[in-house]
Amino acid sequence: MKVAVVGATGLVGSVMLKVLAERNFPVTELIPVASAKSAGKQVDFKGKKYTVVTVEDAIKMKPDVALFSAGGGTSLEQAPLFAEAGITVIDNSSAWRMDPSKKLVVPEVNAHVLTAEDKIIANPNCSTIQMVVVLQPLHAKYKIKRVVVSTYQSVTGTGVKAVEQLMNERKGVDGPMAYAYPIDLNVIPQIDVFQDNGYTKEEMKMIKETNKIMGDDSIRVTATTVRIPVMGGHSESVNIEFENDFDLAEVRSILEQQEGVIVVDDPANAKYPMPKDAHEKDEVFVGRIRRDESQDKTLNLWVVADNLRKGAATNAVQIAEYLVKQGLLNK
Ligand code: 11C
Repeated sequence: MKVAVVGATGLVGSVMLKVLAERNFPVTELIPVASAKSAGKQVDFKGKKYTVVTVEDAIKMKPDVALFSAGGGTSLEQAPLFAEAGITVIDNSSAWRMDPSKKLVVPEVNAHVLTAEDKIIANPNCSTIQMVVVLQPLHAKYKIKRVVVSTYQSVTGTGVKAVEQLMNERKGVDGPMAYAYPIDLNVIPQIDVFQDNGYTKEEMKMIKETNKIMGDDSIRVTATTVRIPVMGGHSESVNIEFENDFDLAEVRSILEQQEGVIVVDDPANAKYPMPKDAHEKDEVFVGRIRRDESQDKTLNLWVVADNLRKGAATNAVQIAEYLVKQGLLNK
């Protein structure tokens, strides 16, 4: 496969290169793509150097698939150029996610919706991805009525500038601010901009994307998304109310069998998922599995994943793997 990575020099783009290499995606030719400003730079892939090219040059090179992580504006403008040339785009931005004509895919949940006609496929928001991987098998068994989620999100979700802000604050040196407030020794209950209903855009993504991926608008979701001074991944406290009652041992066993999920839940030995352990892992980790004793048929969970991996790069590569396996490219 000829694989283009658009935004190859960015934070998610560089993780995409790592994940493609680690998972041995069948890359016959890598085409790293970035803005004209970065064209000519070199990136490493499997021990070889590749020169970054512009979008125009990349399209001429006719890749089989293009993984996009270059921001919503770039994606709106450039993904259609690839699609019109018959190249399947897997886009990590929010640009196409809620477009009714585009599929929003987490392979463990809804890969089956994909067809050869899908030329622009949307990769969901990181905090949504790790939650739906856990919700899906529980919904299939007990039918979810309502989800209440609170997040504890890594600064890597904002980008390089936020990582630098945290590190500068930790060292006590001045530098550019990614957030309106200090992030070290602080917690910021705002991710992205506020909407008219008082929720942030990140919170509304978690609500709308969950319904779309799970293909069920009857699931009610409410979210509070929070930035914390952490690097390795996003954590989520998830409260789930079901239509039908559950057995806790069965819930554990369902989650243990879910593809892409690792249960870490041993309170007696203080074992539970933490971002420092999820860092650079492709799986979603779940623990603190317990009954909500304040309400019938309701469960509490703690879900952690590396937001740059399963929350972004890994999920995109898994979509590409599915397309290859099902023979859905170049049709
Ligand atoms: C964050 N979830 O952690 C955001 C980053 O829609 O792909 C990803 C934004 C997106 O800040």
